[in-house]
Amino acid sequence: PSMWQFRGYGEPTYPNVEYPFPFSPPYILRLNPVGCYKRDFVLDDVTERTIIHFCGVDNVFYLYINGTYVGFSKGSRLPAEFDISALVKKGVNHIAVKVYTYSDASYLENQDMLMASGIFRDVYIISAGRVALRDWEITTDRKSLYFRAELFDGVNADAKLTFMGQEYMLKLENGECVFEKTYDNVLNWNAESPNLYDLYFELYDGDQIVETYSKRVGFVDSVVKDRQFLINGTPIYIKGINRHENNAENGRYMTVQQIREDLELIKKHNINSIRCAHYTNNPAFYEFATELGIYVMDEGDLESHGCGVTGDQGFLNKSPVWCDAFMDRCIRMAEVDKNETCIVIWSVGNEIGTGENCEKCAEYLRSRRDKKPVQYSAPVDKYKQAFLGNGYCNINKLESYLKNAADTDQPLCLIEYAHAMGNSPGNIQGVWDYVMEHPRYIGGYVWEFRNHGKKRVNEDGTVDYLYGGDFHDDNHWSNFTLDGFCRSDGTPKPTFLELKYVYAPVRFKLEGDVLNIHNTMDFTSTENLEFKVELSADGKATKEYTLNVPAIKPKERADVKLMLDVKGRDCFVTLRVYDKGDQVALKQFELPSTEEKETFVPQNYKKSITNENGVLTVSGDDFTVSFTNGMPSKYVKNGKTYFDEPLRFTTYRAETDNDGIVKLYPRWIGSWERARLHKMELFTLETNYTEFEDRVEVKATGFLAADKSYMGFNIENVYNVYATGLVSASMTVKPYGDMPKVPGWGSAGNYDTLLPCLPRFGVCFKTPKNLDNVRWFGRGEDHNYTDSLSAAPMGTYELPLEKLNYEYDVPQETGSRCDTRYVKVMGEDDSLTVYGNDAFTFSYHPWKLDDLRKARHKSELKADDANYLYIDYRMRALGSFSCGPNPEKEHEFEPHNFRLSFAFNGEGNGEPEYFGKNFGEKTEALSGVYTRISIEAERNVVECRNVEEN
Ligand code: IPT
Repeated sequence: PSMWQFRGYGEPTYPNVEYPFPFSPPYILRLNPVGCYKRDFVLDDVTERTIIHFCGVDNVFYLYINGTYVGFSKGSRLPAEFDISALVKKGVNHIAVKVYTYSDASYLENQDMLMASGIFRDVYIISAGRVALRDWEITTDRKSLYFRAELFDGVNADAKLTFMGQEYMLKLENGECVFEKTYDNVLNWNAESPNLYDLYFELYDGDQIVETYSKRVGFVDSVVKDRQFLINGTPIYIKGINRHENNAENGRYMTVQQIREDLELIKKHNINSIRCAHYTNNPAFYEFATELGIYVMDEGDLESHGCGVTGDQGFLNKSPVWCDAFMDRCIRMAEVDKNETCIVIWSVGNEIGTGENCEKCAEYLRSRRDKKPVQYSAPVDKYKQAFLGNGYCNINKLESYLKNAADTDQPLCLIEYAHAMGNSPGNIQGVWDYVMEHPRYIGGYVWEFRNHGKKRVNEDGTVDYLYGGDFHDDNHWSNFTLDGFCRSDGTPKPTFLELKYVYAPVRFKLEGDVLNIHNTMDFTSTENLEFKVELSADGKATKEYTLNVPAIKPKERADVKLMLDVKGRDCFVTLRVYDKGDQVALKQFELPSTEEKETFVPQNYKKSITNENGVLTVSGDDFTVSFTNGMPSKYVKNGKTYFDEPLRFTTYRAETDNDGIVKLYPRWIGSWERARLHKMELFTLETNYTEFEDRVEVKATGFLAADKSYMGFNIENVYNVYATGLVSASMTVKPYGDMPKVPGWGSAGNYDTLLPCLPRFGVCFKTPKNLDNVRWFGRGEDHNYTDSLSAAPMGTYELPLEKLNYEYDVPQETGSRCDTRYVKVMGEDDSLTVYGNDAFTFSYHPWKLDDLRKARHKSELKADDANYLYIDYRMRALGSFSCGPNPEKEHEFEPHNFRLSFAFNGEGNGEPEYFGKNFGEKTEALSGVYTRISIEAERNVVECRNVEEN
C-alpha cells in the first residue's frame, strides 16, 4: 500500500480549507490524474466464493479482474468488498485498478491534511466455501453479550461459540443466529484496566470446520447522563488527543507496527482518549486501542469545509441530493467498526456545517443497538449532541461556554484544543486547572498527535519535511498542518511531556507541609503508584525519600505530611510519581528560603583605564573589558577572549507559528515588524565612568529605536567592573510610544485580547564556538516558556549545545529556559558565566537570530561561526494563536518599565564562583507609564496608556 505522490508520481497538495477545483458540486472541473495499478496474483485453488477486500483507496476506483470490469467504489477511508468468484481461475489471475484523484466524493473529503492518492491500505482476497460468514456483530454492555452471525446466501449451518470458558453450539437458520447471555462477575473494560475476553467462532459445513474467527471482547457501556460522560456508570475525564493516520514517508499508509508504536507513545503520555480525526482508521488501530486501553471517538469520513466559499460550510449538508452520500459514510463507519470495544463515541464528521443531512446521520447512529453517544460538529440542535464541544479558546471563553450551557444537560468537552503548531501550545495546564475546578467540563482532545510533513532527503544527506507551497501548489495553507505534539519524524516536542504531566493520574497541592494528593484516575486507586520526594537547595538535591501514601480511591483526595527540612536560598520540593518504573507525574513546589544572598564585597585593585575613539577600556591584572556605545564590547580574561563584539539588545525572536504564520497570517509578526522590533539599534547619548578603589562604574544612557517607527525604549545602563574581571550590569528599560497590538481572531474566542505585547527583551552575547557545553540552574531540562512550565522543574542541568535546542520542522524560536539563576557556557576548561540578580531567561543558539527567522526548512538553517547567548528579562509565552488563543494576560509580555540585572565572569568549569552573591539592584518590573516623546503621537499612545502598573 502507498500513496503515489509519496512514490515519486506527482506531488501531494495542501489546500486545507479551499477546494482545489472550482466549486461546482458534483463536478470536478480540473485535470484529474488517474493512477493505474496492474499485477498478477496466483490462486492455488478456487473455492465457491472469492472476495476481494480493499481497506482504503483514495479517492475513487474502478476494479477489473482478468480484463472484466467488476465495480466501482468511493469513500476513501472506508473499506470496499467485491465478489469476484465468477471471474477468477486457478493459477495466475490479473487485477487492474484505476484510481482517480478527485471525484464528487472530494467535496466530502476536504480534511485538513496533505492530499494524496492511491491504494493506501491493505488489499486482500478471501477464499471461502459454500458456508461462509458474511457479517457478525458483537455488542456488549457491562454484563451481557449480544452476538449475531450472518452467512452468505442464507444457508443453514452449525457453529460453535466459545466464550468465558464455555462452548455454545449454535444453529444458523436461513443464514442467521443470535446469541445473548448475561454474565455475572465479569471484569469491565475501561482505559485503565482494559479487561478483555477471547471469543472464538467456528463455522461448520456438515461436521467439517470451514471457518474460524476470534475477537477480543470487552464488557463496557458509555452514556451521557447528568452532565457527565459515564463509562460503565462512572463519570470519566477525557484526557484526549486528536490523531490523523499519517507519517512522513508514506502519507496515510501506516504499517501495523507504526500504528502500534503511535498508540504506545500516546498511552505513555497519560492519554486515555483518541479522536479519529477525521475519518475511520485502519482496523488494526481499533484492536490496539482496545488492547492498550484507549477510549476512541470514531469519526465519519466527512468534511466539507470548502463549502465555506458559498458562505455556508453546511451547503451540502442542507442539500437532500447529498443525503445518501452523508448517510453512506456513517452507516459504513458503524457497520465496519461496530465490534470494536474501544469505540465509546460516534462522531458524524468534522466541519460539515449545519443541515438536515448530518441530523439524519446522527439519528441513524443513535438508533443503533450499541446506543453510544453521538457527537457531531454542527450544533444544529445543541440539546441532542453528546457533548457541547468547544475548544481553541482562552479561559474567559471557557467560562462563557459554561454560562451559555446553563439550560442543557450535556457535559462540556473540548473536541479540539491546544493547537500544537510549531513551538506550541501554551497553557494546557491552565485549561486543566479550570477543567478540574468545573465538573461540567470533562476534558477534551488536544490538536494533534503528529506533524504532517513529507520527508525529503536532500542531495547532501540532510532531511527536510515539506509542507504546503513546497509542492508547486499555489492554493495552500503553508505549514499549518505541521501542528502535532510530535515532529514529522515522530520525535515528541517538549510540550508533549508537558501534556503528559498535565494529564497525570495524580495532582498535588501543598499547604505548609501538608500535601494534598488528588487521584484523577476514574477507576484505579493509587496503591500501585510509587511516590518519590526530592528536596533541593540552590540547585543541589539534599534529600530523597519514598512517600508512604495510603491507597487513594479514584477521584478522591488525601492529605499526607511531608518532611520539608531543607535550608538554603532557593529551596524546592519535587514530587515524582512512578507507575511500573515509568514516571507518570511531576510537580515541584517552591519552599520558603531560609537564607538570603550574601552581598558581594568587592576588593580594591590596581586598574588602568583608557577612553579613546569611543572605546572605554578597563583593565585589571588578568582581564580587560571594553565598552562601546554604552555596551560591553570586548572581554578578555586570562588570555581568553569571551566576546569581542558589543552585547546587543534583543527585542525580537524567531517567530513561532503562534506569533504568526509566515506568508499566511502575519498576525504578531506584522505588528512587530511594523514597530520595527527586528531593526532596533542602540543610540547612546552619553557614557561616563567613575573610578573607585574597588570598582569602575560605567554609566550610559540612550535609546533603543528604529527608523519608520514611533516606539522604542529608553535605556539606562550601569556597569561595575570589579577586581577579578567580574562585571555587573543593571539595565533600566522604559518603553515609549506606540506599542504593537494585534486583534484576536475568529474561532479563538479571544476577542478580548487587544493587549500590546512584545516578543522578548534581553541582551545577546556573541561567544566563541568552543563554548559548546551548557550548565545552568533554572528550569529544564527541556525548554520552557511562562505558560509551559509543568514539565520543567527548577534544577541544575548540563547539556551539550547540540542537544540544548529542540529543532522544529520549520525553524523557529526554541530553547528558552525560564527562572535561571546562573548559566555557564563552557569550553574545555573555561566558561562565560552569567549570574542573575536574581533570575533571567536564557537561550543559547549556534545560529544567528536572523538565520533562524528566515529558514523555512531545517536544512536551510546553518550554524554560524559564533554562538549566541541570550539573557532575557522576559520571553513571550507560547499561547496557541496559530489556531486558538493568545497567552493568558498573566503570561503575556505587556510592555512596562523594568530593570534587568546580571553579572558576567570568565571562569573555569567548576562551581560557579559568584553564585549566591547579591550584586545590588534586582531584576524587576518597575512602576510607571510609557514615556511619551512627542505630542503628535498622542493619538497612538492613548490606546497603550492602560499599562499603568505592569
Ligand atoms: C480544526 C479542524 O477541525 C482540524 O481539522 C484542523 O484543521 C484544525 O482546525 C487546525 O489545525 S477547526 C478550528 C479552526 C475550529
